[in-house]
Amino acid sequence: MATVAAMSASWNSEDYAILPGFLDADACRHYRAICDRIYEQWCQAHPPGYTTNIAFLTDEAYFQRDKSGVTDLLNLIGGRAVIALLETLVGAPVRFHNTQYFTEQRSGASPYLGAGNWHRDTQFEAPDLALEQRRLAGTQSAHFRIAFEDDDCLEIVPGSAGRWDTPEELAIRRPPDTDVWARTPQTTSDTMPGARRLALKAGDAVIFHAWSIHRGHYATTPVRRSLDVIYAWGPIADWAIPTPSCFQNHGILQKLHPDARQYFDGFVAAYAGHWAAAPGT
Ligand SMILES: O=C(O)CCC(=O)C(=O)O
Repeated sequence: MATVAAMSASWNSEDYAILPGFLDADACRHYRAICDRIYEQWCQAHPPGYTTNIAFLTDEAYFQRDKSGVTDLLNLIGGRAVIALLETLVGAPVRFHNTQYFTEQRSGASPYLGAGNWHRDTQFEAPDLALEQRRLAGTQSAHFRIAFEDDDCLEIVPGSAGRWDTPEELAIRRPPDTDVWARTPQTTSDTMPGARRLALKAGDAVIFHAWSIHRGHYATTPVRRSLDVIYAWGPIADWAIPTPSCFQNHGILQKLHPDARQYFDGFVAAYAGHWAAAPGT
């Protein structure tokens, strides 16, 4: 296990830190089975090649028959082990934001095969560069990712989260007519100066800053199964209010471990006003 000092040094200088062996093989199997059950339900409703990952794993629709999966998942992502580690690294209380599950592509005909679009998560729905720069300066977010299988799909520009792009980076990341959601299948595979591809072994975790310049690589093999949880800290980003998903269901919250329960009670309190002001978010 990497020391906290080593992880902090990596996070502070490179905007990511790898935690080797974060989960053992049994835990990987357990959480993978939960995420796979969600993914199977999602696949029944969506054609192969529809996207590069699924989100909103905490949606109640996935747990109609068996709620133990969501309880275990929330105990992991809101439990003290993960939250204390993240808060030590980022130096502030972290708020839950959303979940994603990255899988291999289901079809060789998927339009997403190959290298994805370079992006920062600040660019989502921000066609205006000045707006994106304000987000970069005023808000903070990170992905905490656990690989249930070996995963070397993430590529990142270390140290790019706390600064704006160089002209060369900007020309690659935001060419004319950029899809700010970075969802359009990639048409180029430009090499980004200084980029590094991260290799996770099954059971490893990585935290990386969501504002860093990064992209994924997509293929039908090998099998990819990585849970990605997004957290935020500092001021609330009004352009990215998380959905309530299952968090207004007291039956689910009551079943959590006390530390996860307290954590998600805090999450609900942080966003209740936003949800009330915009019902249906
Ligand atoms: O690992 C990947 O496939 C890319 C992840 C990514 O771009 C993101 O979560 O914003």
